[in-house]
Amino acid sequence: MRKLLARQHIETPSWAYANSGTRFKVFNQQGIPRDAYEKIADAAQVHRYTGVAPTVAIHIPWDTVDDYADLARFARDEGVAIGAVNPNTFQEDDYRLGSVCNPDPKIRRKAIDHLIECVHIGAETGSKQLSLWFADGTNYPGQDSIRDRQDRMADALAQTYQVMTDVAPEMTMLVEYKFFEPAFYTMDLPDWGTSLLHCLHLGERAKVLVDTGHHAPGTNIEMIVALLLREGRLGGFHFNSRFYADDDLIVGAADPFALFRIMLEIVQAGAVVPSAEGDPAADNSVAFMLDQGHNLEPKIPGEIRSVMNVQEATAKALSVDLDALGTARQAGDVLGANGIVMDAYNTDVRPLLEQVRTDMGLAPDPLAAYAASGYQQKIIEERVGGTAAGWGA
Ligand code: PSV
Ligand code: MN
Ligand code: MN
Repeated sequence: MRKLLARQHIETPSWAYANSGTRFKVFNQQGIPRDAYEKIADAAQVHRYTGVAPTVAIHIPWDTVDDYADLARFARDEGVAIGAVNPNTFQEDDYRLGSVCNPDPKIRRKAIDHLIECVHIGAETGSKQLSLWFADGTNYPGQDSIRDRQDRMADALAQTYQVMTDVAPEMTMLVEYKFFEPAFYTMDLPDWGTSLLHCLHLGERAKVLVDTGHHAPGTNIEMIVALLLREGRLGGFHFNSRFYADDDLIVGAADPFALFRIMLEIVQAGAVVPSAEGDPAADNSVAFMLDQGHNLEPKIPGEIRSVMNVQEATAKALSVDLDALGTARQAGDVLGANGIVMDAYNTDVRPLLEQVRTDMGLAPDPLAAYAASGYQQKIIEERVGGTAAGWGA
């Protein structure tokens, strides 16, 4: 179990290190990165103290640079690598009626060209994932044809998938869904079923991305996870937690039990670490990524805490006695089976994780080690005028 925990890979998002807030106010903190390089430097701190966050997702154009190969080199020098490339087709006036599903073919072309540009960025940076989320949808019945919009979505994804296959065969396409917001009547990718249908038409390198904040309240997310794993189509997660909607709070903060139940499905599918071949298209290769905003709390400690929360949920899930569970299930022992799962959930795995870190040559308490490092004081002194994450500004 300790070996698996040491090899887990949790990706942090560049945007978590930037200023963020809500549509009411973006709060400015001190020491915030001023460009993509400084965001990567901050992400490298999270990896330095946890040992399990070796990649950082980028969002384009929030992380636009002149030379992406240079950005990848910088990341390598900092001890991390570029993770998922996230195109952004939701922040321009042109996209008022949608991006890839827009009724205007010129706007669709612009959006698809941006997706293709991001495939090239992926190839240049050595990224393994193109992570797609679309704000496309409609607000009123009759506003546009639901079916035509699906055709446009299918066409855009197919064009992008083709380029990905030609230019970056190492990459996997992750297709994220969200049940509402910013559109309120229909979202063009509202749920895992719609994402999966598109993926099935595209090919085996297209998989579904589950953002834990993107479901109706009360949704049984582990059920979705189990079904997608069964189909070999769970591409990854955007982990965060929510009390109401897409709150983007620290994963495991609102509902650690739900996170544990999700990780139990991952453990049972043997997907805690990437497949032996490291092929992201392999059936059980799942990318664990964070998608969060730290509006009030400091960013780097917020990400460290998030990584630790995922580790704790994973360690608890790995503590489930699967043999005993199988026996109880076979015997129809409902309470026994549930008891085995709850015993694991109620285990304090923090000493175990301290041991894992010590084995890895790390300090047992990553938050204390970061606080003692002086990095926070250094960036507060050096950086003036940090950027906003990109949304809500
Ligand atoms: C949209 O709510 C989303 O979850 C998508 O993944 C975006 O890329 C991300 O948030 C931006 O924070
Ligand atoms: Mn997301
Ligand atoms: Mn979201």
